[in-house]
Amino acid sequence: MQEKKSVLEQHIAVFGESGSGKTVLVSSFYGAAQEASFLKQSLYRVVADDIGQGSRLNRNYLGMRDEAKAPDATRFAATSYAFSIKLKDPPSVKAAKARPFEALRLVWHDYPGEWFEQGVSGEEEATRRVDTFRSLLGSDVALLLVDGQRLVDHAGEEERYLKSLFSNFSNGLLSLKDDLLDSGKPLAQFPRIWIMALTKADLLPEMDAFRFRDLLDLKAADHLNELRSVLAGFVQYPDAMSVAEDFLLLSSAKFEPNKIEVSKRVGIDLVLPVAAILPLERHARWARVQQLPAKVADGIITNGARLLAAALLGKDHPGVLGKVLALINPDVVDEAAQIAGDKLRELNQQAITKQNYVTATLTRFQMDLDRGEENQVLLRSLK
Ligand SMILES: Nc1nc2c(ncn2[C@@H]2O[C@H](COP(=O)(O)OP(=O)(O)OP(=O)(O)O)[C@@H](O)[C@H]2O)c(=O)[nH]1
Ligand SMILES: [Mg+2]
Repeated sequence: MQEKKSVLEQHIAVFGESGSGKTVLVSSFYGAAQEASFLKQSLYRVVADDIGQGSRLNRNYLGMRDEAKAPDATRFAATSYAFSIKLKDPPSVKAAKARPFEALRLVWHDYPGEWFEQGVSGEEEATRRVDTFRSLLGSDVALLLVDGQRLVDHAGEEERYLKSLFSNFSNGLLSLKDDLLDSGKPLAQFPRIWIMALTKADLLPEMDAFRFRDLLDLKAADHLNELRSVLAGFVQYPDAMSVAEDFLLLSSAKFEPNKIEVSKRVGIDLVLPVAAILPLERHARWARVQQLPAKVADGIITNGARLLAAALLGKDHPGVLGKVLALINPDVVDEAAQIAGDKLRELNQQAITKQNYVTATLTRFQMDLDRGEENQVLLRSLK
């Protein structure tokens, strides 16, 4: 009997106010991955689980690329998009059999920020809001969008925008707390990595990830601290959390008066690597630096992070997910998270030669993140 291959699922939660660029972002992410040039050189394909949704996203993308038309607003719509990252079949059957998993499933949850801004109208919407929030609790990573256009509009007095943005988030989260926590008991599963992401970065050509961090520190430090303590109130072991310690610049395209240049993207190619690699890197560090008791450390490492760590190292564990996981201890996660530089490139090369596309893809993701940092599009937590 053939054993069932596993599909590894990672979730990412995207929080952004109306108009901050959520729909354009997901359309640009998906559409670009359907271009012939991407398919040719990539070891994986991005496939929408819902075909109709996939064509809508691609249509949004083509509308921008060919007709300079941005997608319609989807105000108040909380949408989840499920994509499968399907690895190409290696030519050799042996290599195909040895794969630890066949696909990485990325579930992308949009949470409309205006639910935080203006409270909700009526009981039904309140329920929908709680349900939506609950659905994204399985995410390891959350992106909190800061709208570049709003920064431009508030040039010189950015604090006015930033403070209202962060306090809306804090207040919105607090208003959900009673509904989300069962008699006040903090959650084990909750996004622990909250990345500050600047959208429409093309409008701020001087900006880099360091300047973005400095801007937030300078103009909204107190409000960010407030947000940190609110988020800490939701989770068990709140020390194992990074809120506003990672910064990412995003631009889904370069928007000009009669032209939208979708090929001029910034940071979009880091979304997958961030979703796949950051959790395992961060979990390993929390366990190591904070000297969490072994059982706790073990408990906060998600299954996804474990499996990814083993796969990144090229440790082949084909078979049933439960059995595989039992073999992967926190040391493996730690080892995977610390691989860098020449060693990483070597591992990547070896994996390509051996047609181990899982390891090749994950080591490539790790290299993408390193390159993102070199280009100052990404700044990872220094802690
Ligand atoms: N310059 C620039 N403009 C962008 C970018 N992304 C989005 N925009 C602009 O922002 C507008 C709103 O983007 P959407 O993606 O529709 O925003 P949203 O967050 O989905 O908004 P709602 O659907 O109302 O929740 C677009 O119509 C574009 O004009 C970007 O990367 N660069
Ligand atoms: Mg939208």
